[in-house]
Amino acid sequence: MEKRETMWEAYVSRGLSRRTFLKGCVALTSLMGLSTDMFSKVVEAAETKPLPVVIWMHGHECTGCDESFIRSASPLASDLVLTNIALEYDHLLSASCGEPFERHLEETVRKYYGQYILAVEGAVSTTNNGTYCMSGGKPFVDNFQNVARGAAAIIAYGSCAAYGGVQAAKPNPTGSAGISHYVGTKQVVNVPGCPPIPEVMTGIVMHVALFGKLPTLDSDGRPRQFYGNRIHDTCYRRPFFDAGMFADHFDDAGAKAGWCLYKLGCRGPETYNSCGNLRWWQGMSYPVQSGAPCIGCSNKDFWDSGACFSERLPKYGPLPDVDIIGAGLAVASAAGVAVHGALSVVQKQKRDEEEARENEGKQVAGK
Ligand code: FSX
Ligand code: SF4
Ligand code: F3S
Repeated sequence: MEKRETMWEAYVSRGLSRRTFLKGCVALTSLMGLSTDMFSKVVEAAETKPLPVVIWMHGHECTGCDESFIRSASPLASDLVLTNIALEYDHLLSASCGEPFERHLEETVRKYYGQYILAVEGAVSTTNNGTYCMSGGKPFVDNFQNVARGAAAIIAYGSCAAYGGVQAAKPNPTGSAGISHYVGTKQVVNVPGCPPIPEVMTGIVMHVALFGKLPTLDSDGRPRQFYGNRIHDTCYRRPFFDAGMFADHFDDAGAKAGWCLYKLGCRGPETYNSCGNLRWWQGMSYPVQSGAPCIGCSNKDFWDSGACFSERLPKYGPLPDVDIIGAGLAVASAAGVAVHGALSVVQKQKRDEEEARENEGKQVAGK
């Protein structure tokens, strides 16, 4: 088998300096959520491990995930693609297309069977033999399963690949579902979000690439370093929630003053993601910061959550506490927060119990 270059060799062959390489390793270390004492391990891996072969497939989706990925700032998506991974197949980012490109996919699968990382955006569709979602002239479900069989690690990018996405909304005419239903017993790393945060996407693929193992996952297959907190836990509007100060309409004085968006449907209290920490577009903003309630785009079945996105979730209602808070009753406000806090604690405990049973840092198959 031909020798593939390492990340360090890729830097050298592109005329980049050792200093640039080390700066890249610093960025990767922090991006992967690792402590600084892991820096030398990252450098060592980058110097010695061959660039990981990545196959990137698109199923039933809107391509927003790839659009998000190419906006990764640290590392830059271009650096990742050109110097950190060997991206062999991606309909959006590859210059080639058509039959030769599809043949290249088959050759890549054959050549690197059992070694490549498979990144997938979009759901698998199975109604009418999968013909609602065709790729390279074949049903995506068939293509995907062929490639998944030889993958060392499988990453589901976006809520569509993880859970089925918008096209799986009731009545789900195309029979769309998350990819994990079609890979047998293989562990899938779920990176939900519609789309996921760019730096989370690059961070996950680099973790698998450099360490040859999956990051620590929660019971839902999500990397804990990025999905360990609720939007609500890191929200800068949280003091308004705690003080019972809520916007009632999108254009009222409370909304203009930046009060909590809970009564306008915010799903932050039940949504796990890093939007409040990392934010989007180089830390510029995220939905709650731009005045839109979190619609829980990282949650399973968020599209069928039973209420319009601008309405409070029924499961948190009727919430007389919140309405009473709106009427200015401080005692009820405290009770309301306590009720909500208790709900959150119970949810958190359940998660912790589940996570205690999870597979910590499961080794990638074949390594
Ligand atoms: Fe889904 Fe991604 Fe939402 Fe779109 O590829 S997670 S519809 S942003 O694009 O799959
Ligand atoms: Fe922020 Fe939403 Fe929580 Fe309010 S409910 S504090 S807007 S996450
Ligand atoms: Fe999605 Fe909510 Fe973040 S809508 S982008 S999980 S703030």
